[in-house]
Parts: sequence; C-alpha cells; structure tokens
Amino acid sequence: MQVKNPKFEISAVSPKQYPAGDLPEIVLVGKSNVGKSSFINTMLNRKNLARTSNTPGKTRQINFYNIDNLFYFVDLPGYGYSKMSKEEKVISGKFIEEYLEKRKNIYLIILVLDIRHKPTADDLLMYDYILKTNLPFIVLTNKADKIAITKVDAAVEEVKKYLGISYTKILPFSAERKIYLDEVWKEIENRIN
Ligand SMILES: Nc1nc2c(ncn2[C@@H]2O[C@H](COP(=O)(O)OP(=O)(O)O)[C@@H](O)[C@H]2O)c(=O)[nH]1
Ligand SMILES: [Mg+2]
Repeated sequence: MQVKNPKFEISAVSPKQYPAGDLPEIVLVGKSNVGKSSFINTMLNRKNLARTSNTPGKTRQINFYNIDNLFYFVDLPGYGYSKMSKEEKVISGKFIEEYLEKRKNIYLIILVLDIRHKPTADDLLMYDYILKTNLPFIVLTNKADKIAITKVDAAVEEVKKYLGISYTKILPFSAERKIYLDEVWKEIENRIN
C-alpha cells in the first residue's frame, strides 16, 4: 500500500472524542515499550508521526492516526509498565476496555509482543481478553532485530506455544530495522478492502 498523507488526528481521553464517521480502525495493543508507536512510524515510513519513548506511556490517551482517509491506526495506552502505579495500571486497563467494548468499527487488532521474551502475565490476560471480544486479530512479535535472523522462526514458534494457539496469524516484525512489513500490510489490506 502506498500511503500518501498520514495525519495525527486526536489524542482522545474520552469516547466522545473518538473520530466521527465509520472508517475502519486498525488497533495496536501491547505493553508499554514493546514498540506500538514505532510500528506505526515504520509502517508509514515517518520518523516521528507517532511519539515513541523509553518512559511510561500516557495512560489516558488513545491516539488516532488518519491514513489517507482510508483507515485509522489507533494507538492504545500500553499496559503493564513496571514503573506504573497500581492506579495507573487500572486506569490504562479501563481506557483499553472502554475502547474495545464500545467501538463498532474495529477491523483488526494487532497485539504486539516482544520476540525475545515469553508473554508476560499481562500479555496473556490481554490475549484472553481479545479472544473474548471475537474481533479479528493478529499477533506481531516485534524487535526481531534483537535476535539472529536464523533464530526468528523458532522464536515465533516459541511465543506461539506460550499462547497455546495454532490458528492465529503470528508474524515477526522489526520496527527498528523496518523488516517484515509486507506481510502485515497484506493483513491490513485484506481487512479494509
Ligand atoms: N531494537 C528495537 N527497538 C525497538 C523496536 N521497536 C521499538 N523499539 C524501541 O523500543 C522503545 C519503545 O518503543 P515505542 O514505540 O515507544 O513503544 P510503545 O510504548 O509500545 O509505543 C523505543 O526506544 C524504540 O526505539 C524494534 O523493532 N527493535
Ligand atoms: Mg507508544
């Protein structure tokens, strides 16, 4: 897909601020720091459209990026950041659930995991939650540049084993090295077309 003019549209702190209309939404879900914002930048070939950081994400914001008026990338608050207070964890969870429960135009959820680690307890909770929503989803194992290229397939299989699934699409990704983008674009295009 040739993206021409992606735009940041809004940081919503309440459902009233979600964009009007019914464009398809492709939603990024994952723990803080796993690379959700980097994923958006890499897919769009922009350096800083989505803000990335090494510090805890904003727990109350849902960022909407309008992609050529064809669809939105939706960057949900990260969960499970070790330095978040208990209260912040509850708040980010509430924002994630509110969006996933109420929004009618979710075309695909992209759950982002770290290819180097087994899914955390929070990842597994999120995964179960996504299964219960019955929404279409894929799993990305990001930061594939951190392991040898010859070990990527096995690492993906390992994560798959922890999730206990055989039918879900699970793909490697590297926002850093900008590799494995084509497969993900294919998934997105299949959903929105
Ligand atoms: N090595 C490597 N680092 C990455 C990758 N994706 C993201 N990062 C880094 O991980 C940190 C968190 O990324 P960010 O996109 O802000 O994560 P978010 O909290 O999920 O939005 C940043 O320092 C990124 O540069 C990747 O594929 N490989
Ligand atoms: Mg982010």
